Amino acid sequence: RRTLATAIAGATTAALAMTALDAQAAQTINLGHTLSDSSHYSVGADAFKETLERLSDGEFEVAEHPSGALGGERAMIEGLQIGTVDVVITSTGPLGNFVPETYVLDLPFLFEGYDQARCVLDGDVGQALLGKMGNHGLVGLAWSENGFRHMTNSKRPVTSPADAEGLKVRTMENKVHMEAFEQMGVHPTPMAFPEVFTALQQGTVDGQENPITVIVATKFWEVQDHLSLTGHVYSPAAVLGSPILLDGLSEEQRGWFAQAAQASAEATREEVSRLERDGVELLRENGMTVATDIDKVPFQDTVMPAYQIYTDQYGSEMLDRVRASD
Ligand code: EAX
Repeated sequence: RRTLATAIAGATTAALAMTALDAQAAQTINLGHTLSDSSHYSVGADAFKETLERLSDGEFEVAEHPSGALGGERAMIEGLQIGTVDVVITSTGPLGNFVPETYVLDLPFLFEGYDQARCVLDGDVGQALLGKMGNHGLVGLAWSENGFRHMTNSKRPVTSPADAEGLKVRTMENKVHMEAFEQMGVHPTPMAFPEVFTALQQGTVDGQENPITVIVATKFWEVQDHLSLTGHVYSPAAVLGSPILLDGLSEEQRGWFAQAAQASAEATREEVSRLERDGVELLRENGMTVATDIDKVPFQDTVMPAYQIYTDQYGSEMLDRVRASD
């Protein structure tokens, strides 16, 4: 026969057990990226969070760490490999150091426009590249987007390769990009993104190159006067997961992550498109001079040797596949 005291004790234990279950129920997923919380990556992070939390019915909870709070892109990718970070939205900048197959995407003037780039990434080539990530301690969840990259600097308007010659320009930690800039006579200075604003401010480098999206999100107008719409390379972004986390999940749970990454990529691409329409005007309003009418042919010609250097080292299979797929 249960006494009142044991009934109360039992109820309390049950309540405590429930609380413990609730506490266990939400597993925090740490998602990192280098850009501000007003950026296109942040729009993607919000979509990832909303989708994963909804599909998992609160089993997972996403904590966004913007602005390089978890380190630069190279450091975050290492974090995925060792399991200290769960999900990262990153450019392909440092990715080739881990997954050399992705270098093909970093070749200058490879894609002519957004439709073509998105189509290749959404097709067989993009899927194959996501699959390759599994061989290098990463899970490729989806191709998202950063945008076509343009040059900015604090010295002079750049409308031809000759204008760019001699400038010290921060590049990503990517040897295909560095090679292309060397061909242009620019001095490439590789650097992690979280250090770039200060380097520009202190004059350690004269310029940098990034899409409109990043120039807007980082308020580079505060430290750069000249923007040239060179569109010299398309910059994809990858939504990557940690195998340490994902390998331990059920197939259903992994499916939620894939869907969340897809939703994230879609939301980000929409925001990129919006900023492609409205961003340049915003940069002008904030004092940047913008060279819009750029003849790309001389730029293309100067960086062409980068293709030979790439195929000498990595062969032409991936490049042929990209070219055949549009
Ligand atoms: O991914 O490092 C860069 O310039 C990237 O474009 C930026 O971190 C966003």
